[in-house]
Amino acid sequence: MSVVSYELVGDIGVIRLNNPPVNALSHALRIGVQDAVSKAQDDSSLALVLICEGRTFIAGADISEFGKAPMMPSLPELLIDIESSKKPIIAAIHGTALGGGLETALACHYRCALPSAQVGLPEVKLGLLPGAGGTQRVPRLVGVKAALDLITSGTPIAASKALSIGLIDKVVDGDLLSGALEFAKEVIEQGATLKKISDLEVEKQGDSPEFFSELFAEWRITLSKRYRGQEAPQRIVDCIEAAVNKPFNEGLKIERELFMECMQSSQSAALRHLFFAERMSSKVNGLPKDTQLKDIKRVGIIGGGTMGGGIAMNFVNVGIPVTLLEINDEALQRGKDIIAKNYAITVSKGKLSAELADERQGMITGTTDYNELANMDLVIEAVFENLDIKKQVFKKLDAVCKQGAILATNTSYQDVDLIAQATSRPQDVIGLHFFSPANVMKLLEIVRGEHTSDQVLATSMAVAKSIKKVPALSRVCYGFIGNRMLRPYVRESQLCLLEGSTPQAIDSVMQRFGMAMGPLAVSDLAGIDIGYKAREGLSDEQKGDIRTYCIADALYEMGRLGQKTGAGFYQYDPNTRQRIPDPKVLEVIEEQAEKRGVERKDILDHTILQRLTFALINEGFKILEEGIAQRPSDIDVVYVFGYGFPAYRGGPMFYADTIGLETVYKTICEFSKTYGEEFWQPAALLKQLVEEGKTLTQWANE
Ligand code: 3H9
Repeated sequence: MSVVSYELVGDIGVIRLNNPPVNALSHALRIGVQDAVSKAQDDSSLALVLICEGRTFIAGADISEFGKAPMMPSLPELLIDIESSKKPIIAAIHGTALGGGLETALACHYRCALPSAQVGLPEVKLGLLPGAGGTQRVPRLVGVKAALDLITSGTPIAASKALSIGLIDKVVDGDLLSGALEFAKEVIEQGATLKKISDLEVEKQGDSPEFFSELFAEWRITLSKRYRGQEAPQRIVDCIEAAVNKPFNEGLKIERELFMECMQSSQSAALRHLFFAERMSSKVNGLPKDTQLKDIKRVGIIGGGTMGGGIAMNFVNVGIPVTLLEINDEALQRGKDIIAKNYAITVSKGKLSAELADERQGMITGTTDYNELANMDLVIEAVFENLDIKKQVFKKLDAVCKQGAILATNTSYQDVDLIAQATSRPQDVIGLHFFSPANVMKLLEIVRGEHTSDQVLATSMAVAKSIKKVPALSRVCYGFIGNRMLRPYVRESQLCLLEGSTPQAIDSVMQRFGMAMGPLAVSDLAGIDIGYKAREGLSDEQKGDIRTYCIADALYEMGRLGQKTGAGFYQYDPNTRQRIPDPKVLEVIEEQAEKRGVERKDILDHTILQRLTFALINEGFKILEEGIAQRPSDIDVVYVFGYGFPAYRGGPMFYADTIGLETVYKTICEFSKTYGEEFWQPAALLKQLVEEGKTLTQWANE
């Protein structure tokens, strides 16, 4: 079936697009629209309506065509044809008109939309800028300030807002086609004028050129902070500046050049990779498509600490009531207070009304009695990170929960299979590993036990989507994907400290690389006691080489537990919580180095970066060769959405391909000689791919 059809409805030609799932502007669609517009020029129609079938208006250019040989007509060419039509074209929008989709609507002469529709230019999130006239038409239509807001945020706006700023002409209730035909008739009655945005001038309201250069300079600074290290937001400002200062066609040329520059950048390649990685990560290889999902209507959560409370918020936020279990009333109240505080923060930021916050908290019932969990469809355990305690909890759950309930553990490290063994129904047990703060962080690691059933797994994936998380599947191993990879990363940060570096030097290298925070600042935030307590239960062999944790232990013993005690790897200003380098920490490091016989020398920033990132990558390869992760892109999802890895580098595994697997492999072999085989053993899969001359992406696509 053709992706574009054309028919005459009375005096009006209707161009219908039907390219599931989201009417992306594929080559076939572009040709189809071009043909239809051309055909309509010579028939009896007086105006045209461009409308989409399916769940949405055009969601943008077809991202899967990017980076491949261009196929004519390009979108900008098609949009020139649309705007040059002799007959007015009315875009009829439902769902989302995004990116090239909105640009198509802007090339039309009028736009109407359903009240539920949204419009936006999300290209910045793909490391791009609107490349089909968006940066030139939007400021001409709605002014510079609104254009900067819309295009640099990438956030879609509702039809009502679009109407109020003049981005669309009409909101139509009821049936969209009828409304659009009605609107077309009005246009015909008024003389069928062709409202071309390219004919407009940007509204300057008498402001001087100096005013605009200052405005753009300010935006560049703001965006350099909001999008640290990213190119596309800056290029967007360049384009909008061109819209102010240059005629339409010249602005269009500048936009095209800068769009192509962004398109060819490694940043955009990484962000596009992540776009698909995020959608892929909810797909489980080998899981039958028709696996029946369980209905999740009530959720029980055990443990009302920061984690349990945050998890509860995710469910009530989407209307699923929660029963929160704690050991006594006092602990329960503490948990409820944490939740109330979190909601108060959201309300104070204006992101939620006080009424809604109250309503959501009203959906959380507290209890100290396990029997109250009998009718839950899903129970998530979020108690202290100790295997025996978790097993006891699961034994109790097994005794009280109804048959078929999903029993989930939020453990970060423990063996999900051992936990499942504490029940008589290991097929219903799964790991749902949330990240702190659980009401904010997007990642949900889903840990599949040896006996977890397909139904429980498929339902967990669906639950993740319903609570707006990005799921990533892991098999059972110590620390699963994320925390397992964190170990060698943290190990290298500690060894770099011992061998000559400082917390501020290491953190600043990693922050310049784009990490949300450096490893030592993270350690202070999480609490130095966490690692210390986790090590307490381990044998010397399990703990590993003392050089990898002696500094952290020394700080712990001094009572420097991180931000919560005002000092850790740094000192913290009690009022501003600002990090301050602390000479006492350097003394501790030097003492430990002497004690361990390590001679301290300067370490190059480049070496710090390689040691930390290659440690992550090498462990990632091991995780792949053991089948712990299904695919490299899932690991990228874990690191970007759970560990602050820069999205514009695509995640550690995509980054490995960017720098070249041979470079990674050879450097790791060098590290093995310099720093010791006990720390550096190149993963077998890495070695294999280098020998075969393949990239990781090629291997994943085989
Ligand atoms: C652009 O337009 C550049 C122009 O300015 C200039 C050009 C010259 N292309 O998200 P979902 C697939 S840049 C190809 O799960 P939802 C997606 O991979 C583009 N494929 O659904 C998935 O595939 P699968 C600017 C696309 O209902 C399926 O559709 N536009 C595209 O949760 C369903 O997607 C954007 O950045 C695409 N453009 O959300 C918008 N979009 O089923 C990107 C989706 O195999 N899209 N797919 O996994 C979105 O934000 C969401 O998909 C949308 C629907 C909100 C539309």
